[in-house]
Amino acid sequence: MNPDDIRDLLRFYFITDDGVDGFSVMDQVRVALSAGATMVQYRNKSFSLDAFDEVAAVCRLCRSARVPFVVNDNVLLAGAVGADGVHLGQDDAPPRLARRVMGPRAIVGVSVSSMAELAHTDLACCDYIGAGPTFPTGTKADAKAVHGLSGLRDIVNRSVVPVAAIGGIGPENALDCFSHGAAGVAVISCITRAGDPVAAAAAMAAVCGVSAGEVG
Ligand code: 3NM
Repeated sequence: MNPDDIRDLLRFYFITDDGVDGFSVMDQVRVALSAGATMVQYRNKSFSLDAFDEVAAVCRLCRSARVPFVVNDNVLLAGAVGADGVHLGQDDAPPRLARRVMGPRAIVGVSVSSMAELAHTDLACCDYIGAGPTFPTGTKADAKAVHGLSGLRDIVNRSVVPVAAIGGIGPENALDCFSHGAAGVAVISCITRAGDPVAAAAAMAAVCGVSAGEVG
């Protein structure tokens, strides 16, 4: 995909939370899309086939809002629901294989935590990088070492594809990520675990400079 288009999509990138009680994934995505999220990722580390209907429903919701939808880790699930793309960790399927399965127009993203990982990532098959954790996060149990804003800038400067910062980001520090070169910010808990998720999503949209979305 064209890097300028990807940059726009990364701006306010919402990732679903599989660890929050009383706030369904569909409701999380509705809140994020209504605020103006520019891309949505389905993330469920204990995914079982029982969740297939949920993934398909989130995919349809994003389609109705004309917002791209990607699936974390699982290339075959992404293909099965007709997602727009997939996001891969360093230990998931290689980007080249994901590209072959999903096709040339799919969005393929990869997590990168350090310059060493960046050097080993097949960027030719990726559309973007998720660089994290930029700040400490309580949402990802196996998060790697925090790289901070200077680490984010190093990755941005070396990457030939646009970068979304991830990890511990919210309205209070998103602008710092942009000023250190990130095209966008990927967020979970600043919305899903906020006292008022609707207000938190609106605050994110404001700092990202995006306007409210229409959810069918
Ligand atoms: N990936 P929150 S950090 C899913 O470093 C994920 O690659 C990370 O959640 C990485 O916005 C992270 O709640 C969790 O900190 C992001």
